[in-house]
Amino acid sequence: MLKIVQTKPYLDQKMGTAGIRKKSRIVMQENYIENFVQSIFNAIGGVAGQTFVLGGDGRFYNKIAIQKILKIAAANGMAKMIVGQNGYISTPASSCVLLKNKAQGGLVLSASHNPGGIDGDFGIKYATASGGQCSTAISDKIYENTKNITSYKIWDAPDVDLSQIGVQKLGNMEIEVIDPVVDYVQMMEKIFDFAAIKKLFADGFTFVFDAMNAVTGPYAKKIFEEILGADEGSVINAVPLEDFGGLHPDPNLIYASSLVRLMYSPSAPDFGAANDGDGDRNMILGRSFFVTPSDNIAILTDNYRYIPAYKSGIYGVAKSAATSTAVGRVAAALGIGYYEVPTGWKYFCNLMDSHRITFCGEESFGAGSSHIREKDGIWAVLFWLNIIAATGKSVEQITREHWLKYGRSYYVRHDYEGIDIEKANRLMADLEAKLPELAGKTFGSFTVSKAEPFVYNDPVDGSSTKNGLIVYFTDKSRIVYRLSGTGTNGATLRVYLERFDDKCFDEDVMQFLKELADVSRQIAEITERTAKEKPDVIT
Ligand code: G16
Repeated sequence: MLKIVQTKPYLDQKMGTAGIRKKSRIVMQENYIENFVQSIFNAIGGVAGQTFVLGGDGRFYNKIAIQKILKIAAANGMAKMIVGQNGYISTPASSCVLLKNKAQGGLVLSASHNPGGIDGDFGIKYATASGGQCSTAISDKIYENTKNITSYKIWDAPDVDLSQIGVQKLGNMEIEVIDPVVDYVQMMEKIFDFAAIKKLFADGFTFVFDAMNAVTGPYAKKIFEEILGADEGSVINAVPLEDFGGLHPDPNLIYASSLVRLMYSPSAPDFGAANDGDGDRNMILGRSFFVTPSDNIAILTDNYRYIPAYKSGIYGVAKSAATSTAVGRVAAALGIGYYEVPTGWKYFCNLMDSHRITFCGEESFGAGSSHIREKDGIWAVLFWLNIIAATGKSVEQITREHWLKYGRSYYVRHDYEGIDIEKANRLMADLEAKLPELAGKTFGSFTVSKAEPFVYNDPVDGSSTKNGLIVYFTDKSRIVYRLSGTGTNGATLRVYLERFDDKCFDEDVMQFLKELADVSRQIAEITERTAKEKPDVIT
């Protein structure tokens, strides 16, 4: 039965870099989810007769939020909701299913790499028919709606059983429960040389994939162990848990620490990888060797010819402005288009739709291609395995040969977390105001060549976005400053440090970037303004 429920707006439902991200307890407030989802539907002119895809990374509150969304969708006249079995779907699989079924939209319930649980985080990402997250113009409209909402529609019915694959009805809406792993696997089989990777494993290649107790466990088990023949048990932390078993499902050197310890131990396998909560981020490791995400996208791009789906040629490549310039050197050598966009995968989508790019990547452990409109963790792992199978080289060899050919961008990101939001905004505003005076000034051994805000003019829709401040130095070093759009606790200032070297590739990264790190604090007066003498997290 259709019910109309009166409600009061929440004023904090503005989307950040990727959808809405909040503490779980905030999302659990009365009508919080209902308001947000109804506002999406209102802002896009209703969903009557449409098909959507729905699922999440299995974190705490996933199950409850899914039931609410199904009932709101049915009450708003949606024709069909395609739902991942038990409410699970990875972000890349959601984009895949959405595109395959030509659905009009998709909702992924995830706070990505943020921890889960009642004291953790929850989030919702909204994708449009393009398969990618909605543009800022649409999210602004949704935000306006959330501030004025007075009622929502909901179908008053018992909860739906999502444990069995098949079709059922909720009011007039059809619910199709699917196994999203099936579609995703089919897509990967079309892109990569599975036979060559199978042979690699059959010949004794050793491998570990850490699913971090999050959504990619079942995908990874199916692909790497069952289909490709990696040893049973190669996929670790493979069962999705509501609180990720207490893990912080962020695949980096800090939070994937047990994998990192293994990869730097004498018993390390040939290859190690991890994915994040919703399966769109990846980390790649060789034996005692870490590939930075910025090098990752550069190396994948340079080796596109080994991959069946790309071997006849690729369009261009793009990266976020904060990501190192390594892939730019590859694009120049290959003679393909090269774009820098603001942080946020959604900014790549127009470039992919218009065939300007095939690949894109970000420093935040994201890489992907135009096969979908999200970054894709398992895709990146398969890409590496395919290169290794084709060349017979190790992760370290491939990376070192890359540096020899193109030089090396030493790169690190400093995060200053939990800063008072007003203080952080003031720091950025004051820094921006003084950028014009920085050119020509010297800080230690670094001289500023140019300093300016990063402004992106989208060549497809003409929109203009300002995101972050960049200080360039005469020796090709760069410092990028920006505030994170995915945190849930005050503001996080991200400082991205890059220093280029084309002679020696064996410097200690922290040591090589130490002076630049000091300069970054000096220029932005970080310690004076935040009382932080060093970053809280270094990745
Ligand atoms: C999201 C976006 C990425 C972005 C990342 C970090 O990833 O899709 O494009 O790089 O957030 O954003 P920020 O620096 O603003 O915190 P995910 O994996 O969290 O959905």
